[in-house]
Amino acid sequence: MTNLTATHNLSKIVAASITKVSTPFKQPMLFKGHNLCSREGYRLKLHFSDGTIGKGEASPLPGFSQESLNDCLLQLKQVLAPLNLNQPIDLSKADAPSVAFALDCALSKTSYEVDSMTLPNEMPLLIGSNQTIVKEYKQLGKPDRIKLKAARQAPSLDAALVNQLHQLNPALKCILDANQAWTAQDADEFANRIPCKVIAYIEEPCATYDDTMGFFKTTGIPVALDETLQNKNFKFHPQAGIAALVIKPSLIGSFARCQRCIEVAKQHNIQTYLSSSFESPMAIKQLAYLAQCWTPNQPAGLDTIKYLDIDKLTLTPIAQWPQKPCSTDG
Ligand code: OSB
Ligand code: MG
Repeated sequence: MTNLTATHNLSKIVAASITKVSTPFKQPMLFKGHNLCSREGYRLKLHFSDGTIGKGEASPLPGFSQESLNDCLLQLKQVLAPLNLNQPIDLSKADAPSVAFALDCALSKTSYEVDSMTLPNEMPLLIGSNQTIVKEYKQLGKPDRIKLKAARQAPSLDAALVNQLHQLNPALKCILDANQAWTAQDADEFANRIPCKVIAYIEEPCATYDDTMGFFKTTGIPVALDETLQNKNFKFHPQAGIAALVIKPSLIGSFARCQRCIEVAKQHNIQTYLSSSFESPMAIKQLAYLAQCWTPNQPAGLDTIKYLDIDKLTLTPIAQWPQKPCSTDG
C-alpha cells in the first residue's frame, strides 16, 4: 500500500485560503431524512514555500456526518490561524472527519488531476423508483455488478426489483445498501423473496450490529460495514459473514484512520472499497487517486458524481491567510 500518511513539514505552509463550494443536485436527494437540493462544502488550498499547492475538501454530509458545515469552517479557521503569525499550523484542532480528510489531502498534495472522463465506473449506483432503475440498468447495458439502495420502500418491492433485474441478467450480482433501515423482520422478508445468490452482499442491513450479524446467520447473505465504521468507538472484530468494509474518507477522517481500517481488513481477507460521500468533482478525483493507491484491485464507489449538476458548481471565497487588511470575504 502506498503510504500517504501525513508526515508533513508543517512549517512549510506559507499561505492558505478557504472557498465555499456549492453544487446543485440534478434532483433533490434524500439522506436519512434530510432532503437536499445542493451539496455544500469548503475547499482548502495550501501554498507551500517551494511554490507547490495542495487542495482538500471538507463536505460534511447531513444525516451521516456529526459535524455541521459551520463546525467545519470554525475548525479550518482555528487550524489555519497560526499562519497569521507565521507559525506552524496545529492539526490537533481538526477532529471532524471531513476536516481531517480535507487537511490530509491538502497536506499530502493528493492528486486531483485524474481525468474526470476516465473516472472508473466500476460500481454503478442506481437510485430511484423501480421503474427508473430498470430503465437505467438496461441503458447501462445490463452490467454484472451494480449497487442499489434498499429499504426505501417495502421489502417486497425491493425484492421485486432485484428479481426483475435478475431476470434481465442471470449473472447479476447486486450490492445492496439498506443504510441500517431494516428491522430484522424486514431483512428476513426481503431475503425470503429473492434467490440469495443474486446478492453479493448487503451494506448495513439492520439498525443494530447484532441484527446485521443475525441476518447473515439466518440467511447466509454476507454483509458489509459502512456506518458502523464511522463510529469512533467501534472496534472492528472480524466475523464470519462480513464480506467488505466500506471506507468513506469524508466520514471516517484522517488518512491514518482510513489506512488502519484497510490494513485490518487485509489481514483478515475482507474486501475494502473506497467510496464517496457525494463530494464535488475535485474531491471525487482525489478519492479515485487514493483508491488506486490504497485498494488497487477493488472497485471504488464514485458514481455519486452523476447526481450532481457540476456545470452549476459555484465557488465563493471565504477567507485567506495571512489575512490581508482588506480581505475578499464572500
Ligand atoms: O450509503 O453507502 C452509502 C454516499 C454517501 C452516503 C452514504 C452512502 C453513499 C454511497 C456512495 O452509496 C456510493 C457507493 O458507495 O457506491
Ligand atoms: Mg453504505
